[in-house]
Amino acid sequence: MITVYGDEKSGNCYKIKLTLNLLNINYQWQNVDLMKGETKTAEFLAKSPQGKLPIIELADGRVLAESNAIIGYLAKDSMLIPNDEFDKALMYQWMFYEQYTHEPCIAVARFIQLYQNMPAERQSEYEALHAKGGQILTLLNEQLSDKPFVIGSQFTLADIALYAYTHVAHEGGFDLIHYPNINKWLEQVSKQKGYVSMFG
Ligand SMILES: N[C@@H](CCC(=O)N[C@@H](CS)C(=O)NCC(=O)O)C(=O)O
Repeated sequence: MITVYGDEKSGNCYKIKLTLNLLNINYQWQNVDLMKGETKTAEFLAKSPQGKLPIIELADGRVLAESNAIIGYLAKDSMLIPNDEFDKALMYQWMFYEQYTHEPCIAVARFIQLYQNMPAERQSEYEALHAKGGQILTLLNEQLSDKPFVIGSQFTLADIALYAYTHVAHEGGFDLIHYPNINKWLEQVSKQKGYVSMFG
């Protein structure tokens, strides 16, 4: 059986839980509290030298890190990955965008607010992230103006990757009321068969 090492409040970890549930794959969840330094113990570092969550461990002991690589592995041969090569590349385009642009902004603002309770020394960084976050959410809102899912009519890993931190963006101080297409899309994602909430 697959073991997921994750923190329940983390969007990157939630991507794994959501993908496993959508695909009805059996797994066990091992909670790792990153705020208590549990990602930096010798035992955890032996599995994950980067000291980061999430990771999965397969029944044969192999370990995989990086949330989007993990969901790509879990979803192999499923409808969550388009057959058409161009659509598949579009899916990757948005997954890389999520990791390089969206997550470092939306998730970090949320980390400062939710995990760290707004320390004074991160206030100016938080404000800068908010200025950038507005642009990122506007771009996603525009992308969703004429299609139900991120790359078109098919629900793919790009939706899962972007959903993870967008649906909890309010916990980082972003008001999603300004983004009606995003709201419609969030609702569509939550209606997918096998959907599970972050703490579900
Ligand atoms: N690009 C990585 C990001 C991994 C990451 O930053 N994980 C955070 C939790 S969301 C973590 O483990 N932080 C602990 C630390 O940096 O000590 C992914 O998508 O999995």
